[in-house]
Amino acid sequence: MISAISTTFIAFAPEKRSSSIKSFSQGTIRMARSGLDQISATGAFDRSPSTFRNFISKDPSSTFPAESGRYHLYISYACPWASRCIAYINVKGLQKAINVTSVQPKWGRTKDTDDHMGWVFPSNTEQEGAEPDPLNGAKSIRDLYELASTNYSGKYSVPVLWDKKFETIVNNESSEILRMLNTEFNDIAENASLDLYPPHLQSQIDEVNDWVYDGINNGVYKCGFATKQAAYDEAVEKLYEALDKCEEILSKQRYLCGNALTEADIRLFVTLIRFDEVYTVHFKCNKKQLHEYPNLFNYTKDIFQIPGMSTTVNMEHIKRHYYGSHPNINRYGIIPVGPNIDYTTPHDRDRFST
Ligand SMILES: N[C@@H](CCC(=O)N[C@@H](CS)C(=O)NCC(=O)O)C(=O)O
Repeated sequence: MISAISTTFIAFAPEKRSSSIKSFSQGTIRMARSGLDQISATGAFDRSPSTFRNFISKDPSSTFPAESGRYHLYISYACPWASRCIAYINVKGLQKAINVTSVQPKWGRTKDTDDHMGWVFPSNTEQEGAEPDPLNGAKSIRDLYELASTNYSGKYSVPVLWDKKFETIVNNESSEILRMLNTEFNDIAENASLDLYPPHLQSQIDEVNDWVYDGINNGVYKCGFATKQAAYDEAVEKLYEALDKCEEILSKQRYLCGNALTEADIRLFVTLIRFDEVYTVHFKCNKKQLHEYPNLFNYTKDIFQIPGMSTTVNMEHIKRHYYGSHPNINRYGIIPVGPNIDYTTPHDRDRFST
């Protein structure tokens, strides 16, 4: 069965594909076995592209048709890219159709035979938020990639959208998983009418996503993983330019693309919610903290308070992962005490009409 499914591999930056996500050309894969390997000669963090790029479709005759109970989402609550997928499952009302399993927050040895460090499942349910793999009995996310492909040699990243029928990975690129969850499951979604990528806003959302991804979502990683001062300086300048631009936009309207929530907001939110607790310290994004931006801070609270969003944020997992899994930038794995910001307190975003 599995051999009948061809896996689509790609060789270009996934985030540049937002407007034509259904057609991908074949190519070679850049090798990076972990996020920590993705450093260029200039000391800059250079994220390698995701590799499994198939699509679930509402068309029942497609290879991967949208069906309740057929797909499983493997995530880490720590990971912003995976968290945006859980956010979609919750706001679209797909919790009954697609089950979710989270790994342990802190990276561990994925095999006894080498020293690769990555996402591992716990052996029991004692750790809140993480559970053993209920489908494949995998010990690690790496095991899932090896089940899906015999010659895989890229990163073992989350999210992983798994097909139980063909026992393979459908897609491991969150920006594409969001698009599928938005439209393809609408026959079974409890909140099918919510369209986070409506046709009239698509080009605007794509445009915002581009600079938000580059400057902020990926930008914080470029700050944190830079190994040369110039690479850090460039990334941090771009990050704060993009944050200032968001602050300006959000001083005039409730959300990034107007007064209705869109994909662009969910994508920005997952980075903002990690900003003061992690990125300020761990990734050296300390020119200004999020709570110093009145509009961005209130906007983050606003989105956190949307039904279904707060349960996508597990700050314990977030802090334990970042501070504990990157010994190259936090050698002793010490987790800083604060600032423990409460995002449930009132915000002022109701001042804009929706
Ligand atoms: N472009 C991917 C990126 C996913 C990604 O980088 N996930 C990180 C966690 S935040 C990961 O799993 N890294 C594994 C590793 O670096 O070994 C997506 O958006 O789905």
